[in-house]
Amino acid sequence: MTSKTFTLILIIPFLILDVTWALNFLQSSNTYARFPKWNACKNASISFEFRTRFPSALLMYTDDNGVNDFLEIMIVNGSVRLRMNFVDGKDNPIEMIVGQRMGDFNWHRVEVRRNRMETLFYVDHFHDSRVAFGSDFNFGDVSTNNYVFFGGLPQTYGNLSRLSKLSLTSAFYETRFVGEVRNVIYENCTCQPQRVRMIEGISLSREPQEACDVTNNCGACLCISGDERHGCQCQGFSCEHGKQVMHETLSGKKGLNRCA
Ligand SMILES: *[C@@H]1O[C@H](CO)[C@@H](O)[C@H](O)[C@H]1NC(C)=O
Ligand SMILES: *[C@@H]1O[C@H](CO)[C@@H](O)[C@H](O)[C@H]1NC(C)=O
Ligand SMILES: *[C@@H]1O[C@H](CO)[C@@H](O)[C@H](O)[C@H]1NC(C)=O
Ligand SMILES: *[C@@H]1O[C@H](CO)[C@@H](O)[C@H](O)[C@H]1NC(C)=O
Ligand SMILES: [Ca+2]
Repeated sequence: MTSKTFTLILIIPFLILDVTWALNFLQSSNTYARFPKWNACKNASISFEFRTRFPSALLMYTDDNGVNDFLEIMIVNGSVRLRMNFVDGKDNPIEMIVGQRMGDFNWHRVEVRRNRMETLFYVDHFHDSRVAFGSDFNFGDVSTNNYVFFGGLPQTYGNLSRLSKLSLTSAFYETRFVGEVRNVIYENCTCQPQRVRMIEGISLSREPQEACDVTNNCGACLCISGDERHGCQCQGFSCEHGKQVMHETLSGKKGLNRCA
């Protein structure tokens, strides 16, 4: 057997399986994934990667259980749209629309970073920011806030008394996400970003697991899942001089290894 045919025999099973090492959202009907609360304090961040073949869907949603504050991230017409309110009243939510052709089934990385009145929004190498005016820059109260949902909201919100517990009720009716999500990372009001795993969900598959959920040998560093392997990100998240240092974008690259 020539070495060429040997290589083909090794490669073909992977092509046929089209394996995805990520959280896989399978249906558009009632899908949702419930993640732990995010402590969205005035300097917190949340980031994740997704890929999909569809140009519209709810990616992520969380709120303060129907009082004022919410964060909704959607794919709208191929771009990623953020809508967020954290000041008193609901009249002036901030909105940003960033990126294009997000339904191309490539991995895209989304990050929201708070800086008191200012909100920074990153989608791959695109970014934007908005300043909110008003009072009370806290995002609800972490002890009473809602969970973080990816892909959609549970059907229980279809009950009208439950629906009124959403700060942005339209989020319940948005198109559910069909595609994959990986590398959900919170800066949960600390300088140490942490990987976050789903609590429960419907119409999704977490097999095969993303690389960092299988092996994480990054120690104190942050593990970032790639397509087949994982990498360790050891720099870029210290609170140097009381200020946050921006992350390097590692999305889509294979076999990362950035350990210092
Ligand atoms: C983030 O912090 C909040 C409040 O301290 C806590 O309830 C939540 O579980 C934390 N999330 C994670 C993923 O640790
Ligand atoms: C979607 O985007 C395309 C071009 O990017 C534009 O022509 C079209 O009007 C947009 N549709 C909606 C509903 O915004
Ligand atoms: C709606 O939710 C309320 C409060 O949780 C509950 O008492 C009621 O039975 C629910 N109604 C339906 C139709 O599920
Ligand atoms: C955000 O602020 C809190 C307290 O105000 C601090 O403990 C935390 O380290 C800060 N986090 C970042 C990423 O700067
Ligand atoms: Ca608030």
